[in-house]
Amino acid sequence: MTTLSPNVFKSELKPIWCPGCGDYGVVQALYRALSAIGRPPHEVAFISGIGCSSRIPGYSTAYGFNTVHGRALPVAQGVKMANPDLLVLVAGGDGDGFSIGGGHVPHAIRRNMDLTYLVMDNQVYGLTKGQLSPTSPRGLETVTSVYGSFEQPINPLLTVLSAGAGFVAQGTPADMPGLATLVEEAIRYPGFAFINVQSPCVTYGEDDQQLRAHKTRMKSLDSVGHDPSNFMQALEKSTQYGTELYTGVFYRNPNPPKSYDVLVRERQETLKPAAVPRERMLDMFLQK
Ligand SMILES: Cc1ncc(C[n+]2csc(CCOP(=O)(O)OP(=O)(O)O)c2C)c(N)n1
Ligand code: SF4
Repeated sequence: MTTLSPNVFKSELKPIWCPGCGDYGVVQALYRALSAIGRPPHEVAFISGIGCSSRIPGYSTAYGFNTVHGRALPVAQGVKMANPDLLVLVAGGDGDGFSIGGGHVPHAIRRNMDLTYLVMDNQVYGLTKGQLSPTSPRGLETVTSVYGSFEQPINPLLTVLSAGAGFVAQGTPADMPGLATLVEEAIRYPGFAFINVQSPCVTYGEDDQQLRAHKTRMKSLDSVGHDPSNFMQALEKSTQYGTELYTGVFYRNPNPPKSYDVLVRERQETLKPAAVPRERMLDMFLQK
């Protein structure tokens, strides 16, 4: 297998995130994971929505599309169908993925294309200056919840598990090498893979959501004897989102079903013998 330096994936664009933002560690983990996978940048595409975290495509030499707020998954699925040979990575924030884009998540999961989706969960809207997000904890004081939020946060892990995702993990840039390994595993999973990345917002985030706090709070699922092939155990562990900071793989389907892109290819092969030759396509419309 070819080995590529992580720097091959690094573009010349200098990130403009706030100094200390967790997203710096996430992009490093992505370069490292892609280097381990060994596919060159022209075989990789980053698709994102809108937000601080969605800037990621610009920082890579791979193909990239910084799309529309909440629309990363539909565009990524279109890209994958147009060119199933591409390795497609999807990135965005918790707002992008679970507020405005929330309706797309269960459908992308049940369709099960071979995509890797990273949500940089900082529990606020960073780009628009710190409003309440769907993963903000109850009581959080923000510019849109000045007396503290009354809302029950979404649990991203439980949401994707219950929708049927075959690979579900969580990491933090406080353990960048560990996060890189998770991204690599997610890419290797043959179907829809989701990673919740607890990526601190140093400007609007809470103290217990910063890198230093993560270093003391994080607990690997391996260290508590978690079995990632056990769906019920994965559900139980994921209910502790917001209390425990578990890192590692919550669930990896031991018998992954064929992904949508594989099924489409198979169908195309089956239909090929009876297909109208390309040069006779127009005749179908001209015949009475
Ligand atoms: C249709 C639409 N609605 C609202 C916005 C404004 N907007 C841009 S980014 C964003 C939220 C960003 O938060 P998140 O997705 O969590 O990413 P972060 O910036 O925290 O990484 C919002 C509300 C927009 N660009 N487009
Ligand atoms: S506002 Fe928050 S999420 Fe956005 S770049 Fe700054 S630290 Fe990162």
